[in-house]
Amino acid sequence: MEEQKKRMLSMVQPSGHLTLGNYLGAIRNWTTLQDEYDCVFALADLHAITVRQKPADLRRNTYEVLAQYMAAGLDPEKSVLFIQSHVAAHAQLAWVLNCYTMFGELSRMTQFKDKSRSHADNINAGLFDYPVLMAADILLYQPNYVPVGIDQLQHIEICRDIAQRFNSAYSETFTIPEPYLGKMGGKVMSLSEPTKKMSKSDPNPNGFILLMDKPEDIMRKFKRAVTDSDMRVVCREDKPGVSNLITIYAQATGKTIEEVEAEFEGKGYGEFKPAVGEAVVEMLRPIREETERLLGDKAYLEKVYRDGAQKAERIAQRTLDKVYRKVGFVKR
Ligand code: ATP
Ligand code: LTN
Repeated sequence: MEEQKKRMLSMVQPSGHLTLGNYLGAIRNWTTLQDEYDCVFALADLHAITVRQKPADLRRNTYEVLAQYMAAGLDPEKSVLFIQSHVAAHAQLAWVLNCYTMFGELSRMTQFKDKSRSHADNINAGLFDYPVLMAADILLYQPNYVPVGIDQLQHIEICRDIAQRFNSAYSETFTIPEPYLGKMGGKVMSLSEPTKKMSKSDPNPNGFILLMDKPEDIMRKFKRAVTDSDMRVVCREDKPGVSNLITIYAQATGKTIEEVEAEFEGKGYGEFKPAVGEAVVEMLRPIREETERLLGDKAYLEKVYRDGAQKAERIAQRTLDKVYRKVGFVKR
C-alpha cells in the first residue's frame, strides 16, 4: 500500500518585496520539501491589509511574490500555489475560530505588540485578530507541518491551542500541526541593526536585501553592513553582525560555519564583506532573472493561481463543512 504523504502548508504576506530573510528563512526550504510532502503554499493578502497597503502596490506585489515562489523553485505541478483571498473559506473559518480564541491570549502575541508600536496610528482589529486568520489558514488544510521562521512560532502555538480547544469541545476535527524549522536561516538579521530580524517593512533599506535588488546595491549594502571593531571573522554571540554575515555566506555557498571561519582566518572584514556580497549576488541572480521572465507572462501566472485556488478550495471546503456541522449550523 502506498503510504500517504504528510502535508505541509505555509504562506507569505505580499506586503512588500521579498527579502533575503524570506528566501533563506522560508521559501528556499520549501522547495526542498516538495517531493517528500504534499505541499500547499499561498500568498496571505488578507493578512497584508492589517497594515495599510496601496492597492496598486498590493496587486503588483502579489504577482511578484507568486513569480518569486516559482522562480525559487516552487512547482505548480507539485505544490498547490494560490492567493488567500481567492478561497472564501479562510475568512469563514476565521470567524468561527474567533469564538474559540480568548482576548487575553491574543493580547500576549509579540507580533501584535511590535506592530502596534510600529503602526501606532492604525492598531486595527485585524491586526489583533491576525493569529486567528492564520490559524484558519492552517487548520483548513489539516497539515502535519508548517514551515516558518522563528518569529512565527508563537502563532503556530496559538493555532495549536485553538485547534485543541475545538477538538475537545466537539470531537477530532483538526490535525494538530507542528512547526517545521529549517536547519539554518531560522532568523536572518538586519544588516544595519543585527539584533533585529531582517524585515521587508524596515524603513531603512540598508537593513535588508531584496531578491530583486540590483547586484551593485547588494554589494553596497554588504560592504556597509554593521559589524564590530574586532576584525575577526568568527561566529560568536557578542558579534551579532559578523555572525549573521557568516551564516548568510554559509547558506549562499553551501559551506559550514567552521569552513567559513577557516576560509577567512587572519583576513579582515575588508575581504570578507565583499565575498558575502558576491556569493549572495550569484545565489539571487537566477531567481531575479526568472522572476522577471515570469512577470512578463501574466497569462501563465493567472492560470497558476486559478488552478491553485480550485485545488485549495476543494480541500478547504471539506474542513469548513465539517466545522459548520459540528458547531450546529443548519445545512443550506
Ligand atoms: P513584515 O516585515 O511585513 O512583517 P516579513 O519580512 O517578516 O514581513 P513575512 O511575510 O512575515 O515577512 O514572513 C514570511 C516568512 O518568512 C515567514 O515564514 C517568516 O518566518 C520568514 N521570515 C521573514 N523574515 C525572516 C528573517 N529575517 N529570517 C528568517 N525568516 C524570515
Ligand atoms: N503570518 C505569517 C504569514 C502567514 C502564514 C499563514 C504562515 C499567514 N498565514 C499560515 C504559515 C501558515 C508571516 O507573516 N510570516
